[in-house]
Amino acid sequence: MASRPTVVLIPRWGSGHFMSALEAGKKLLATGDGAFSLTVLVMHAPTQEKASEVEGHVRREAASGLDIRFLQLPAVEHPTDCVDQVEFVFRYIQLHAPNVKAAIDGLAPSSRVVAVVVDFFFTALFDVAHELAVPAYVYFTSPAAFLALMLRLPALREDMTGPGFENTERALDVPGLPPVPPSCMPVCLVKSRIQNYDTFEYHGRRFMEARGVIVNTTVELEASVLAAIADGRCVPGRPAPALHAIGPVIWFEPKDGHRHECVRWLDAQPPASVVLLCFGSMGTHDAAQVREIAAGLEQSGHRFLWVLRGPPVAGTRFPSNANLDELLPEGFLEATAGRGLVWPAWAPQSEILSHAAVGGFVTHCGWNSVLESLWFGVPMVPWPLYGEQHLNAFELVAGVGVAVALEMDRKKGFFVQAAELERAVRSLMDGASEEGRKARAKASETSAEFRRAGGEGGSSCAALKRLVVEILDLS
Ligand code: UPG
Repeated sequence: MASRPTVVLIPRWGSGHFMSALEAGKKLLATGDGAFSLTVLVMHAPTQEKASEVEGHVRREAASGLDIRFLQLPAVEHPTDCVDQVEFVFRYIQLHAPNVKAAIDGLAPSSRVVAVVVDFFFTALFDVAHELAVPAYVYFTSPAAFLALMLRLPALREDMTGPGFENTERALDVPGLPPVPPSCMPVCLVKSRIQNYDTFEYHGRRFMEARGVIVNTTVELEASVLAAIADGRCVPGRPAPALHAIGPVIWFEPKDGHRHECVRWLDAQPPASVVLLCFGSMGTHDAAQVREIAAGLEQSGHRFLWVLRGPPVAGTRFPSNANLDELLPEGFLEATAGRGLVWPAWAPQSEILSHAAVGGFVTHCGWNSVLESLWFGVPMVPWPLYGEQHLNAFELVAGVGVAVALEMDRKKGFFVQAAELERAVRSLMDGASEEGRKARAKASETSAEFRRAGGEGGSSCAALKRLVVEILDLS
């Protein structure tokens, strides 16, 4: 019997990465139309919370009836003495390499592996793919702008990690973007985090070895950055990696049948009147910043839905459910009753963004949140926190034009004053504001573009078809 082709996907734990990669895998599967199956190698997430999250996803997806096989990789020791999470992930992945090789070896002879697709933090696994002579692809869950920056890190090392970077105002050159002020560079990559810089630079170099980089974006959204990468402007003198812009890849959490309290509250609000504030799976603010947000929202006079989480659960980076009595200033809930809802726990973000009452989104700029917002044509106020989010925020305001800028005090841990939040919310939500009107029109245009890109004849649909042909031709 002829051995059946399969594409091996190795996603990272955490919904933002895991479900994005899986949805991308499903798009490949659908485009391949039975030409190959999908095999997902599932790593043990390093924390119990993330492990349960992944287990839930796998259980649900395994029951979907699609041609997807989930293989659990054996657990490995946790590396110790890591300076931070970036180093931990890097070393943790290296420890998985022998198990990944054994798992892929074990697929033969019933399945012929035609491609291996790895999360962008997992480039160390290219060695396994090379050893097995299987084409390796990267799945990039962040914008192409961050990909451009990662490719560019060797050239920017002196600028970003040299003395004085923290105080300089000299803009940096990320090809395809307007000049980027230092305050908009990812905080994880500045001088004080030299080890992170080394790790991201390592991944950036290894992307050049990939058969292709599959990016969760569209050619319409990030045209100039994608062109800059493709033209070789990020790494002069080296052939640029092949890019496949197949986005937007968005995972919509299945509804569980009951109408969430946030959604029921929105049902009673006028169209496009509510600003949503939500800061992702790990975003929290300290007590002083929470008070400032409350004051800004109260002064803005606008309707709001604020997903407010408590401090991280001990020993984790994940927020607890907020104790509103402790966190919110006295009298705030009474003063904003009827026009504001503060939700203290995980909220159904994409369902909220799809609601007609939502007219704006103050977001931490995690790329999945950004794509969800644009899918529903909702303009944003970026409030970046960690990871690559500061760069995403810059691109949304200065590059794409779907967001109204928020001034953050870089010297004070990116603190935002109440008056500044009030100004940005008014600017986003007031029909009379030129800035807000432009962002809204561009977000609505992007929403239409997104829907076209994924449809028959659209750019992302065409990119997927080309990718599938390439994978099958290579095999
Ligand atoms: N979400 C909810 N309810 C909440 C909070 C979040 O449904 O109360 C969902 C949200 O809809 C989105 C996901 O959780 O689907 C969050 O994803 P994302 O917006 O990408 O944020 P992070 O989880 O912080 O994502 C990580 C990085 C981010 C990066 C992203 C993709 O922190 O910087 O852009 O991965 O690489």
